[in-house]
Amino acid sequence: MIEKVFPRRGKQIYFRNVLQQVQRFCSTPTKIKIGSSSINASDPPFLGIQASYTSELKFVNKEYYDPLPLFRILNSSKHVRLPEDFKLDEQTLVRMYRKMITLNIMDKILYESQRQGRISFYMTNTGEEAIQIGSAAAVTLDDVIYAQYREAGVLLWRGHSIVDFMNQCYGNHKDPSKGRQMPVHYGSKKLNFVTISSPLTTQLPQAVGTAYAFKRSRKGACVVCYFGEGAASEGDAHAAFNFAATLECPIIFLCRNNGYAISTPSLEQFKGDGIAARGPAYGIHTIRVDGNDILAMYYATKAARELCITEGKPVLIEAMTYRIGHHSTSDDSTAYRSINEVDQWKHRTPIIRYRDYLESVGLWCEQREQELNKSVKSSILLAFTNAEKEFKPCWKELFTDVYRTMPKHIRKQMCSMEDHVTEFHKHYPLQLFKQR
Ligand SMILES: Cc1ncc(C[n+]2csc(CCOP(=O)(O)OP(=O)(O)O)c2C)c(N)n1
Ligand SMILES: [Mg+2]
Repeated sequence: MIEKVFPRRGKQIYFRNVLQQVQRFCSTPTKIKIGSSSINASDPPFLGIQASYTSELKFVNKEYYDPLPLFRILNSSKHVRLPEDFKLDEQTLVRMYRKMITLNIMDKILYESQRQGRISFYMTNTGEEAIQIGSAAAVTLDDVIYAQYREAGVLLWRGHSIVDFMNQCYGNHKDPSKGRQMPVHYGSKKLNFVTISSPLTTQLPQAVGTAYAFKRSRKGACVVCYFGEGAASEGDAHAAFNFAATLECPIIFLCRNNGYAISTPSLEQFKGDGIAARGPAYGIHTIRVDGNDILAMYYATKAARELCITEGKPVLIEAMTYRIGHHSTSDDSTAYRSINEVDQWKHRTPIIRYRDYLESVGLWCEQREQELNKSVKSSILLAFTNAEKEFKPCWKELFTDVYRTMPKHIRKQMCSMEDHVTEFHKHYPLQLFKQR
């Protein structure tokens, strides 16, 4: 299977390129001159390196290799042939589209609600729906997800309800994190989705740790770890790649390369051939995918999972996309990129491309589109209005859950806050908070 789906087009092309470069590089492999001495190729091998000798003194850089190709299925022609393995049934194909639309509408409503001052913060997923839904559909609920913050679609696919999303964004008493996290920092124990951390890249070494535990317990599941190309600049990313490769852990590193880390374009973030080029350098099976093509994302992730589990090794997927929205509601991207640049992508969104495909095979039409839009909008608006009416968590929750038994110094702080709140209760909207 693996050989059929992506390595033929990704890994094999890549290794063929590398082989050609190496053959060019190693034109005279028998002897090398260093000053007046020469070393025979029959010298003992260097540990961990399998290289031939050359007399050519030459430095290499990215210009020496062809850039890694992009794996794509949904091209502009209407005649798309799906790979034979991992057949996708019609129901799943349509469900994938429905989830993309739900995510997109939820983003619009929550973004607007932040603008109206009803929630404190929000981050949209616009333009990146294919990466999230395509990859999520390719793994199982036993696989553990570590995400960054722009992966709400993964959680949506796994069954997180709209009500749960709204309760978290409103930080009300039904939010499992009890209002102690910023909006969009979701988590779900039931759905094997580890709660998002704001500090970038912390999830990568943690995810490798979980994958290592899976390997030791022979669980037959893998870990999927999502991160942005900006997060890949943190030292933690390099440590995680190397640990996963050397310890042979079943983990899919899924990089969403959307061109920006807030206002820093990726051109200023790295000088090599993107994030994918780093994979083979660490000894990790790697593929670069058109992240705006949901079918390419599905098949690449499915094959990556297979590889992870059968070979017990990590895989790196670099999914190329474009962040159509601002970084977050605290950002105004018109300050650092042109409207023309954004417009180019608005006309070729993953949703438009996938809808074209579904219509071409008779699985979708305008009427279904309108019905879906209407029903999704009304269920989100209902959940949103209800979440807004719920009590905030009891303020005492601020002090709980870190320790099993509350230590003395924390109890002291809680008591002094209680005195303060009792004395100045007129200045606080206590009626909005749950009483214990
Ligand atoms: C350790 C750390 N440094 C900086 C930040 C501030 N910060 C938050 S998001 C972000 C950009 C991340 O970009 P990328 O990983 O490409 O993800 P994207 O937002 O594009 O999805 C930065 C610098 C942070 N949260 N944590
Ligand atoms: Mg980015």
